[in-house]
This record gives sequence, structure tokens and C-alpha cells, in this order.
Amino acid sequence: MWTKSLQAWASDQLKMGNLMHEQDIARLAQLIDQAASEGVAVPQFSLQQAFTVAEAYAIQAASMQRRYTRGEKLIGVKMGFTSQAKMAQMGLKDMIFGRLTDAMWIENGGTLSLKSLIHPRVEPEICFLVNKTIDRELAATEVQAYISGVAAALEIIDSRYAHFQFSLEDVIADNCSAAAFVVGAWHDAATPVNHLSLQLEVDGAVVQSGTSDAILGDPWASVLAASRLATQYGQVIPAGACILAGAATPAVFLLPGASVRVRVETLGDAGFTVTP
Ligand code: OOG
Ligand code: MG
Repeated sequence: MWTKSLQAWASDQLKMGNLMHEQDIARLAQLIDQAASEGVAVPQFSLQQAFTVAEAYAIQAASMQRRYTRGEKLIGVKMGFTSQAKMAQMGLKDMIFGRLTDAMWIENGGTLSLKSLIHPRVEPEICFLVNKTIDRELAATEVQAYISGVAAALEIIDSRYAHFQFSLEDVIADNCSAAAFVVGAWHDAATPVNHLSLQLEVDGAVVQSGTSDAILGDPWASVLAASRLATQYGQVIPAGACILAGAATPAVFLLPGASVRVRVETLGDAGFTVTP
């Protein structure tokens, strides 16, 4: 939703001359939204015009607004490039955040249709459940009070750009490639999430393995980073929202019929099947 904080952020940025023309933001937001809803890739925006990270977040917010207008509800945020594995895979270094809606949510054990996806990949993640609205940057000493659960999770990403290639600004404008996600059973927030080994399985075979420490050395650091980035770009994270902490391993391409599962030591598993 264009909350007050988001509106205030966007209008401040426009006043300071920090953003490209509102019409350009709206046009790029419409293009990326259409690419996502039709499942047809678009050329990287940055190849046609240079734009800044702040502009990229304004395009993301405007494209999400189009989804909210169609009835989708914000139910969480996602962090990206919080692991070396992902930064190396995509060739980018800065952390990013995106928005998750109810239309992206897949029930644990449910199915994912490839219809309207372009070149989807899946990656293993850890998810946090927010129990108190986050509207400012949190300190490490207080973050535990804002989270009531932790779970194993999978994120399905699908760049709307051709060949899954993008600059940092491109991927931010594309809502950080968010397409779908699956969350396993919630565990008490006091459950340790450090040093947990995890595996990504496709059709029963391990295709990636790693540890939860790959996420910023400590997945809780990703919650802090989410509070910082969301606040910086005008997004309140409401109570009840999920925070996806970012992939611990590189992502793998999804094929029709695949049965996908993540197993995280002590947190259990989460999975889905791709329909043909
Ligand atoms: C961008 C999204 C990155 C993560 O967990 O690091 C991300 C991409 O790789 O397309 O979701
Ligand atoms: Mg991810």
C-alpha cells in the first residue's frame, strides 16, 4: 500500500530532485508489472537509461501499487544478496529488499504453476515471523522482541529481464525477482538459527547444500538489515508479516514436475511440487 511513510519518502525524493520524472517511474513500473503478470521477459531497463537505487525503489513501489490495486495484499518482505553464494552467482554485491504478497504465497506441500513464469529458480532460505510492526531501524539488542517465529523456507525467484541478467538497479525495480515462496512449520523465535546445515533437494536428490551462517554470518542480521532498508525506503513491515532472510546457496532452475524440498537442521523442512 502507498502508506503515509512511503508517500512521504517518494515526495521528499521528488522534491529534492532525487527521482526521475514521475511519468518515467510509472512507465517502467507498468512494464515490469506487465512482464511479471504475463510471463514475458523485458530488456534490462538500465541498458536504455541509467537510474539510481532510489529510483529503482520508487519503480518497485509503484509496480507493487499496481498489484495492490488488483487486490493483492502485502504479507512480507524479502532480503536479497545476503550470502556470498548469491552475490557470486548474480555478480552483485549490495543487499536489496523486495515485497511479498499473498498471491506469491504457496502452502507448504502445495503446487507451483509455471504458467506466467519466465525462467524460475528456487533457493533455500530462513523465514522470520514479525509480531510487532517494524517502522524504524532496529538495534541488535531489541530485534528478538519483534519476531515470534522462525522457519525453513523456499523462495522461487523469476527475473523479469531476459537471460536472468540485471544491474543492481534493474533487480530492485523488478521487486528483487520475487515470484513465490513456501514457509515450513513455525518454531519458537528462541530456536537457534546459527550453524544449521541445510539442503535443497529436487526429486529426492540434494542439489545444493550449505549452512544458515551463509546468511550474513547470522540470519538475524538479515532482520536488522530488513528494518534498515525498509525504513530507508518508506516501507513499514506490519505485524504478521514474514521476512525472508535471503538464500544460503545459489539458486537452481525449476523444471515441470519437479518435487522440491528444503531441509534445515532442527527447523525441519518445506516443499512444493511444480505442476507440469
Ligand atoms: C535476485 C534476488 C536475490 C536472494 O535470496 O539473495 C535473492 C536474484 O537473484 O534474482 O532473492
Ligand atoms: Mg531469495
